[in-house]
Amino acid sequence: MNRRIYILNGPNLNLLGKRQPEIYGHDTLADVERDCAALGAELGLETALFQSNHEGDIIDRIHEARDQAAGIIINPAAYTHTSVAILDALNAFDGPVLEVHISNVHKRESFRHHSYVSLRADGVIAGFGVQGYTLALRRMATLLA
Ligand code: CA2
Repeated sequence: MNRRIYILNGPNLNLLGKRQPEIYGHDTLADVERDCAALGAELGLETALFQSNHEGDIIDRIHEARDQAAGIIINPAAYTHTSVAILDALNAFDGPVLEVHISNVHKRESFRHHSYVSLRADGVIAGFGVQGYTLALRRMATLLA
């Protein structure tokens, strides 16, 4: 069975660790990639992390995941709150989908309280910092066991 997990990241997350550390912390996306790869090796999961500032690129990766990945961990960033297209793409993926937010979106502006992606997600983590990604990976291992 395919044990590859796609970890998809939306717009501006390439700036992680480089701006607004008071909200998003000091770790970079490269740190997240390294931590997830190391934990994945322990859990018997292969991780592949992608980031794009373009909605269509993220949708293309979700389509690719249909035959390349067993599960998706996604932080859609601002597209969380706007993108029916990403929701539709996720609805065409059969495996587990876990939604991650670094910040606690419920403690922030009201426009961040609604997520289209949550209509598909099998679980949501928010406000655990970048640790949310590895927590989601552990949950993914349980869901795929
Ligand atoms: O908390 C999260 O993970 C978010 O998905 C992050 C998004 C935001 O629009 C969501 O409401 C919640 C923003 C990502 C921008 O990331 C940056 C990181 C560092 C510096 C600037 C932006």
